Amino acid sequence: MGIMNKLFGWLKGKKKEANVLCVGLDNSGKTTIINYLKPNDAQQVDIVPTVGFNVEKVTMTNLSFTVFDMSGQGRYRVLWSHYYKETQGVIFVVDSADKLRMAVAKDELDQLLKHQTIMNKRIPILFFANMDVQNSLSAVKCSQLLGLENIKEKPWHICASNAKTGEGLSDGMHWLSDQLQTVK
Ligand SMILES: Nc1nc2c(ncn2[C@@H]2O[C@H](COP(=O)(O)OP(=O)(O)O)[C@@H](O)[C@H]2O)c(=O)[nH]1
Ligand SMILES: [Mg+2]
Repeated sequence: MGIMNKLFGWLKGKKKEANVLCVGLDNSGKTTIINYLKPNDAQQVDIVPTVGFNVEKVTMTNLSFTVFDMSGQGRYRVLWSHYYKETQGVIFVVDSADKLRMAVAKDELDQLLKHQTIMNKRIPILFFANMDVQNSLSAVKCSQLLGLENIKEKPWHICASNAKTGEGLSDGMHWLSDQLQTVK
């Protein structure tokens, strides 16, 4: 996979690790996206499902993704701050076909952004308007409904994607990779 090789390439060069948090409502496509990004060659991949609340940790060489479902698990929110502290970048996935829950996704995004640890970091946030299917909302429309123009303190980017075909994923990951390179 070209994009992951590129990521691995610069990470190796810099000999540092990057922790990326992948969040969104349940069923927005997070697991499918991460699976698509996994290299299909011999590269080592560890998946550690964490017991207690729904967290997946996927490690590829020196890139690690922590994936969790937001919403419905509010009682675990206090535990998430542990992941916020380690994070250098966020992937926020919304199901662009799920118009009814777009407002819930916005609430979760707002909670994330106003969390003390996230508020104090200038980390890049990549949005995937996932499930680019017929009748789904455009990336522009999702960005309006999520109020992304209000994010002033962090670089952000939104891409329409289809995690099943991989469409749009490499666009987004290229952007994130470029952003991570400029993070001190
Ligand atoms: N049509 C379509 N289906 C998708 C897409 N991404 C995920 N799915 C499906 O949506 C369901 C939920 O995806 P999953 O990755 O488990 O969501 P998660 O709960 O956010 O991890 C699964 O049945 C996926 O196969 C997409 O881009 N397009
Ligand atoms: Mg999942």
